[in-house]
Amino acid sequence: MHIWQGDITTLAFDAIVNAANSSLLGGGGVDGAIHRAAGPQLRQYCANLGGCPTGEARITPGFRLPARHVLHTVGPVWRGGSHGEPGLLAACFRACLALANQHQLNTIAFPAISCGIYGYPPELAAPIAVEESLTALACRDKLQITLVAFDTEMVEHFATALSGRR
Ligand code: AR6
Repeated sequence: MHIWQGDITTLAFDAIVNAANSSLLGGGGVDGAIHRAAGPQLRQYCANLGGCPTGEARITPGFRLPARHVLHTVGPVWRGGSHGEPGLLAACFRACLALANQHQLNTIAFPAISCGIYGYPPELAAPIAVEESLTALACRDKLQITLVAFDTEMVEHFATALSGRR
C-alpha cells in the first residue's frame, strides 16, 4: 500500500475513486476536480446511471483523465458517529474494491472519502481506509492501492493508521 500526497486527477492508474454524492452529477472537492479534469462527457455518462446510494459504488470511463476508469462512491455524512458512519465508510472501500476485482483493475487510488465536505474526522476515517485496503491486498496478488492525501495533515493520519496496523 502506498500513501501519496497530491491531486488524484493526475494519476494514470487503472482507476481513481471519486468521493461523490448520491446524484453522481458532480459537486465540490475531489468530485469537482475529477469532473473538471474528465470533461463534460463524464457528467453525461453519470446522468444515465440513476444515482448511487451511500456505501455503494458505480464505474465509469475516465474520459479525459489519465486514469482509465473512475469508481464513484458515496461516503457517509458525519453525524456524530452513531448513525452507522464507520460501517458505511468501510462499505465504500469494499464496493470500489469489488468493482476493481470484477473489471480486473489493478492500480487503484482512493481519496480520503468523507473527510472533506462530509465532515468525517480524518483520524477516525484513516484506520478504516487502511484496514479495508490491507484486507483487499491480502486477497489479490496484482492489486496496488494508493491512499491519496490532499494535504500533509491527511498524510499523517494515513501514516499513523498504517503504522498502528503493522
Ligand atoms: N485530489 C485528492 N484529494 C482531494 C482533491 C484532489 N484533487 N480535492 C480534495 N481532496 P471532499 P467528501 C480531498 O469534500 O467529504 C462533493 O461536493 C479533500 O481534502 O471532496 O466525501 C461531493 O459531490 C478531503 O480530504 O469529499 C459530495 O457532495 C477528501 O478529498 C461531497 O463533496 C474528501 O473531501 C463529498 O464530501
